[in-house]
Amino acid sequence: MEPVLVSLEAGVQRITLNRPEKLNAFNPGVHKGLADAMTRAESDGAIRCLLITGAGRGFCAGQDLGERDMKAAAIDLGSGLDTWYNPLVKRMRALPKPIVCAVNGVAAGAGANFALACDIVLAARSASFIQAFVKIGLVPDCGGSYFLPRLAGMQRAMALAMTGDRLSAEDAERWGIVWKTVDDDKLMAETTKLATGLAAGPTRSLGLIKNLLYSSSNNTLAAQLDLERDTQREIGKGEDYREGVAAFLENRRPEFKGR
Ligand code: LHQ
Repeated sequence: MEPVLVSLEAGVQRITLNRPEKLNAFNPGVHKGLADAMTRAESDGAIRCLLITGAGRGFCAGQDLGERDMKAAAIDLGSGLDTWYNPLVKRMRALPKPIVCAVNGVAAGAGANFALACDIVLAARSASFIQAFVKIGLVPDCGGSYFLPRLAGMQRAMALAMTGDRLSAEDAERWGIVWKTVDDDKLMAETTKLATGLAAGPTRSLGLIKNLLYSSSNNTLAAQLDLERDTQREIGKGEDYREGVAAFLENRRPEFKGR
C-alpha cells in the first residue's frame, strides 16, 4: 500500500496520508511521499492548489513511535527534523500556491502541526488536535511552537503544549486554529469545493497573498506597506489582473489563467 496517495484533478493536487491502521503516523515512506508531492507541486504549472487529508478515521498521529530503536545508545531526534520535517514545513510555506487541509480525524503531535503548516484548514466536527509531545517527554516540533502562539495566542498555546490536552475541532475553530469546522460527511465535499475554486483563481495573486500575510509576522507596519506596494506593482503587470477587471466591466465571471 502506498503510504501517500497523490492525484491531480481540476488543478488540485490531492495528497492523502495513507497508513490508516497507524492513524497515518509519519514514517520514512510518508516523508518520502510528501517530499515527492511537494517537488511536483513546485514544478508543475497544472497544479494550482494542494489538498491534504488523511485516509481512515485519523488525520495523522505524528511520528511513528513504533519505528525507532529506543535501545540505541544515542538517539538524535534533531536529524529527523533536519532531514524531513523542517524542509517540509519550509517548502509548504514557500510554495506560491494555496494549500488546503481537510483534518478528517485526530491530529496529534507533528500531525497536528503539519495541519497548521497548511494555509487554510477545515476540520471534521469529530476531529481533534493534540500537542501530544509532552506526554512522551518531548517538545512541540514541526512548527507548532511558531504557529500556535500566532494563531491562538500565547496563553492557549502554552496550555495546549504543556498539558497535551485534546482540543476539539469546534474549540479549534473558536480559537482561530482552523478556519471552519464542518459535519464529518461534508468535509471532503466542502474542502474539494474550496480547493477547486482556489485552483481556478489567480494563482500568482494567491501565492503573493500567502507571502504577504506570512511576512507580516516579522515586519513592521512600514516594511509591510512597502512590501504590499512592491507586490501590487508586480502583480499588476500580470494577465489575471487585466482579466479580472475586464470580467468585472463586462459583468461576467473571470477566467484566470494563473499568470
Ligand atoms: C500509532 C501512533 C503513533 C505509531 C497511533 N505511532 N502508531 C517525534 C520524534 C522524532 C522526531 C520528530 O518529531 C516527533 C514528533 C511527534 O510527532 S511526537 C508525538 C507522536 N505522537 C503521539 O505521541 C501520539 C500517539 N498516539 C496517541 O496518543 C493516540 O493514538 C491518539 C490520541 C492519536 C489516538 O487515540 P485512539 O483514537 O484511541 O487510537 P489508538 O491509540 O487506538 O491508535 C490506533 C492505532 O494507531 C494503534 O495501533 P493498534 O495496532 O494497536 O491498533 C496505535 O498504536 C496506532 N498509533 N499513534 N504515533
